[in-house]
Amino acid sequence: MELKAYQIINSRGVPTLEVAALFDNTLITASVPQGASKSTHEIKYLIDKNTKFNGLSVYKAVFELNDYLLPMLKSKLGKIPQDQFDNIIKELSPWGNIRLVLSLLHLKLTSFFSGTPLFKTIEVLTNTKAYLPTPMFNVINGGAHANNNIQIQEFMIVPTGIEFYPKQLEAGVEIFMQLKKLLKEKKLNTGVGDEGGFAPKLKNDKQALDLLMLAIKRAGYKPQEQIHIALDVAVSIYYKNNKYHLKHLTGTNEISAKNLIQFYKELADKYPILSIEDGVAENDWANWPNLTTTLMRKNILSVGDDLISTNPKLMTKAIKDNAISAVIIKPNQVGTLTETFEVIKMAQQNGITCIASHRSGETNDPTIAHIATGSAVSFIKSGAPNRGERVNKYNELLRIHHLYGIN
Ligand code: 2PG
Ligand code: MG
Repeated sequence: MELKAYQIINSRGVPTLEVAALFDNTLITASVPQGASKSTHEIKYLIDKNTKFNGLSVYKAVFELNDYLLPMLKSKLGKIPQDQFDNIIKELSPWGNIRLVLSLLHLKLTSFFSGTPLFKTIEVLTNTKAYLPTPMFNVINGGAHANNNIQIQEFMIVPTGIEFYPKQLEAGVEIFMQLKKLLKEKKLNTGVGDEGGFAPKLKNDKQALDLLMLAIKRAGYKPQEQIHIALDVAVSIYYKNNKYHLKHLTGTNEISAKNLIQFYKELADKYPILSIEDGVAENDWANWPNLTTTLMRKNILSVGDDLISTNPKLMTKAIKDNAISAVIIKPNQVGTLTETFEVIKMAQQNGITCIASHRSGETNDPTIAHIATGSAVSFIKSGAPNRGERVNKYNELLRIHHLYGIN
């Protein structure tokens, strides 16, 4: 086995890390994604910050891996339990991109050496029963993911009332196609944002919801009964001086958390909303329990992404405070797969719904589809059914379904 680290570029054209294990007839690679709307609680990446690639190259990390970490870890990679391996890399490096690329490679090699598919290896590790997650298709992009005036970052359609994964994917694709037709009809831009969803300029955020409702109906699906809408409001960037600056969404220049929560309540009376992600800011912890209780009364999931950052310590605090009813799972927010699985387990034991997630800057590594399946999480979000790095995850779920009979 030959090991090598090198720099590749992600879906935004930004440098990132990949490592490869090369055998006579097989190549196994692992690479790391990167977010745009990052929380302050996320583990930091080692980035060069010099003149190359606008300061974003990762050559120092490549050097550390090739000259020091990979030779030192070679005999352990894929050969010892995941938690032992992850503890070792936590001792060796403080950096998130280095930890995750090693943790992922270890998992993939464990699966390769044991001759078991990746999701099965995870199923054993997490002691669960694998099943396919329900996809959340992000079909309209705003906020930090698009250069338009929409403030909500992600408008997702979720085929909650459709049973079979291939049929769920079909619904996502058909609604996405209808949405494109509708935008063309209205002379709105059909260019896409970072996650492959459309990114038109609109009158206000509510217009996006109306377009979505129409696209769902025109595609022949029943809102509420078959399709729900999930929103990632990602409001941390709009929170200043204890107020939320969400004019395009709410119609008022600034709004208090209390009134914003009331606003969501009213929105839920008009649209079939399944979940609201990051409905208040990551550093507005005091308002999370109120947000969550209010949404739960309306049967809506209150999803913590930036707030929890897949961190076991923050998850413990959220459980204690009843701060969330669902949680986003992003391995690169915390660094290792062991910590990621720990957060999933804590959620599952406390009745909190898990949503596995890609990042807006992605590679073609499909591991998140295996993590979602193998650790039995309820949902996965991987952007629109559009753009290679997004559909690669949705297609990987199809492969798991067709080749291994997982439903
Ligand atoms: C989010 C993610 C992924 P980013 O906020 O949930 O959709 O975006 O990767 O930019 O943080
Ligand atoms: Mg989010």
